[in-house]
Amino acid sequence: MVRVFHILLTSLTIVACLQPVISAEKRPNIVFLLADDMNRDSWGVYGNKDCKTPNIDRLAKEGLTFDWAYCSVAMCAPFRQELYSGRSPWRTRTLANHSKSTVDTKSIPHYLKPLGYRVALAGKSHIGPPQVYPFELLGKKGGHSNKDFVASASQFFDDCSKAGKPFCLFIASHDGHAPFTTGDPSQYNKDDVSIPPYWLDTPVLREKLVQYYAEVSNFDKLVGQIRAALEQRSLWDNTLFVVCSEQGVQFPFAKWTCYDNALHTGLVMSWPGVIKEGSHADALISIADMTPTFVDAAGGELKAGDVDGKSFLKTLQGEQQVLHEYVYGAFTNCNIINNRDRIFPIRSIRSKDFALIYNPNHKKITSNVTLDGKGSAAASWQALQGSSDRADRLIRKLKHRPEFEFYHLAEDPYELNNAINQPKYESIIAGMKKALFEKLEALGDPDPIATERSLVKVGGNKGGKINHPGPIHLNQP
Ligand SMILES: [Ca+2]
Repeated sequence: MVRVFHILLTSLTIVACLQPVISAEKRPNIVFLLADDMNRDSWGVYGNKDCKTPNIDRLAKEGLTFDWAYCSVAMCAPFRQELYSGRSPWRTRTLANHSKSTVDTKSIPHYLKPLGYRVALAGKSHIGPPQVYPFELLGKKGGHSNKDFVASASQFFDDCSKAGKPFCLFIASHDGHAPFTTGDPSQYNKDDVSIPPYWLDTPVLREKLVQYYAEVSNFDKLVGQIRAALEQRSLWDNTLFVVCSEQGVQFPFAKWTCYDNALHTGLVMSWPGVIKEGSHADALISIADMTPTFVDAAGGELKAGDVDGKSFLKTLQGEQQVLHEYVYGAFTNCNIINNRDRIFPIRSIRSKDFALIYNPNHKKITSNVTLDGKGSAAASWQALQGSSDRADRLIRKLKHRPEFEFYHLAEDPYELNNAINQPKYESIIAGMKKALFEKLEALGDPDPIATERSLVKVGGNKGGKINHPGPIHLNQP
């Protein structure tokens, strides 16, 4: 009997040791609201004067605004798989649109569930295969309205509260993604909105911009509604609440490129008692950093090689962190509307000061629905051909890109003046080219044209053949 009791006690001790150090009560909930194809500069907090985003702006006033967060690829499937796995799209083989991760990929449900979390996804998925992303899926299929999200999230919050379980919920809205159908466009007057300098002012662009702003404001409304649902249940104070714009809008020089409007992500977070009110994060952040940060915040520990990103928990706690000297970007035309098999890869390297963009197949043209689609804003630009040098330059840029583009972001934030041939930048350009090519070599992508050919061959969905398969770490020197 004594021996049985001893075994039982030993077993209990082992079980107790396996429990996470942070008690269930202390573990924060995580609620992540993800927009779709939304330029960060469509939000008031990032300087937009026309588009109404009062809930996001309020969150920024009370929380932390990220000034330098970047994704690796400005497309839905690669973005989301980088976010949920913490791994680079080169490693998960998700460089192409509509691609799915390799089966050995692990993701945030694998890391948070053993810590006692319920980990759920509501809305848009665009990830796979299911065993790689084993989220609880909330709501009915196709239920992507704000009303649907509030209903399914509220039920989930109630269930978790009742069971005393911490939770991590991603709410992935379609708002921002073309065609623009949600929200109320009548709140905006197309003649009054200002047109940023990287686009040409045409009636078609104005009409579409107003419809797009209606979707942005509809997403902002959801931010307020989900916040209210947490507050009503007294869950707000122990919740890390995140709002993210995803990648650039489906207009020229944003989605499906490596320009700043494509890869620069709008990111605002609140965590009462931890995040300082009205603060700004100065660190260069990659979307792959998100999963390790959430696991860190939940008291978990990742093994070496689990993720390519780094935790920025200390940034949330108000410390200065330097995580990356550079962030890297990629684009492949494979699987893109109006261009499923034209080879036009793009690669980029960015610091906070400079951007270098590499177009290896520069003698060919690039094209997709944002650059020449019937009825698109870009198609309407053709009427301005010959009207000014600026118009001619932007129209040419739709399809023709030089081998290298270099922009000094403080002087030229809209990336309008390619400074690749300016002697004063010679050494900076040489350093960034070296860093980019070393990184591409390490990522198994030394020849982006060959990579893209392999993606086209398999339709992109299977991730194609990368030249040097194997674990790849974004943080390798
Ligand atoms: Ca998207």
